[in-house]
Amino acid sequence: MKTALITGVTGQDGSYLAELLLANGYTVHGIISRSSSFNTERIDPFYRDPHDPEARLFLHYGDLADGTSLRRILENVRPDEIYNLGAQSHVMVSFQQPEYTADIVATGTLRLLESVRDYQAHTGRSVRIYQAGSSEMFGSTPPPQREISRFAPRSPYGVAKVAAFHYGVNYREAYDLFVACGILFNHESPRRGETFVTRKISRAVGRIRVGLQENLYLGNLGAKRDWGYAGDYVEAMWRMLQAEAPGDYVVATGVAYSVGEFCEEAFSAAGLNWRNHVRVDPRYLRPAEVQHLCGDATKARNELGWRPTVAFVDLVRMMVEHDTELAQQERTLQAAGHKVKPHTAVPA
Ligand code: NAP
Ligand code: F7E
Repeated sequence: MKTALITGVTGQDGSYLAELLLANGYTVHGIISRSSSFNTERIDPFYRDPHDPEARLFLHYGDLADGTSLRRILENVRPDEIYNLGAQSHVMVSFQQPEYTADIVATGTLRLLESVRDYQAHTGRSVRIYQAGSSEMFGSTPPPQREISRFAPRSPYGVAKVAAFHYGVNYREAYDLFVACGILFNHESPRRGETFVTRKISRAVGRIRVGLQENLYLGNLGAKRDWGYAGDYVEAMWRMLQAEAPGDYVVATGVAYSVGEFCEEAFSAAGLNWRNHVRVDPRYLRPAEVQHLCGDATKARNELGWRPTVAFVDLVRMMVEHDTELAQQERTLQAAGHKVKPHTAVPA
């Protein structure tokens, strides 16, 4: 049975990937950051107490900013596969915290690669690494974007992901490390963070539908994204590490929609007209925008046998249904006298 280590296990992708690997018989170790509030909500449903003899998911405090913690965890866990998903992953936040974003996304990847390089050298064991690259690396390069398309990032996040990508390729070439770089286009789910645009929209639709909210404030409605389902995309990550040789792969659906079109689909799924509720607020406009991303995943289809299974309309419906239920629960709590958390406090 294989052992995997996941950085970013508490994130959207980390939670789906952990589930997939557990279902495939792996023992899974996840690195979690210390937080003053609980941040394990996404993995709580399938986490088992470590005293349970059936437990196969184990958590370790560590941080991509802290190379010593990475090295210690590596020595203790002795993984066959590492999935480097940890990141400050919000593009707008990366304009506000560019140094931190670079430290975690770019230098954090370097710290991990250096740890693995030394670990392999002194143990003689080989480790396969998945590096979470992003379509944001293509930035202003026009679609369709594929593996050979030019990187032209438009944000500190995109720049840091390009650096991390090149570190991965460099360690593959220089030290023969098995590093596979996924170049994943946007992927969403009911577990998506609530400040990314799709989830911001589906949460608002649910709340407007049950009368908890009136309007939704967004930025650029014209930006186009190639949105897929996160559950499909973690399968592509796993397939990359089962391949004979490491490579770089675009993972995408090949179809793009605008933010406005996402709104139209989401509101109409709830029987609402989006134009009655969506307002533009310039605070959500980015200093530099990526206008149009649409990926060509031919290589992943041909070499990994990967293809997406959830279409745009079904993804939107899945998110709206989930968030309508959540809003109904919030309304019940409010009716019982509990304070429902306002959604205006987050500036992204
Ligand atoms: P996410 O939901 O934002 O999760 C990010 C994870 O990284 C969280 O577990 C977070 O911990 C952790 N993290 C943050 N700072 C860290 C640090 N200093 N050290 C270690 N871990 C840290 O992101 P996601 O959507 O799952 O994406 C997973 C990866 O794929 C990221 O690298 C992202 O940049 C990349 N990516 C995502 C997409 C997409 O559309 N989702 C597309 C392309 C690439 P907390 O939970 O404690 O915050
Ligand atoms: O924005 C526009 C915004 O923040 C999508 C991350 O997972 O995918 C994600 O990055 C678009 C942009 O995702 C709002 O300007 C309009 O054009 O949901 P997003 P992103 O920036 O594409 C890539 C592949 C990653 O790698 C990243 O980690 O929607 N938009 N109004 C808005 N976006 C947000 N967040 N909030 C708005 O109010």
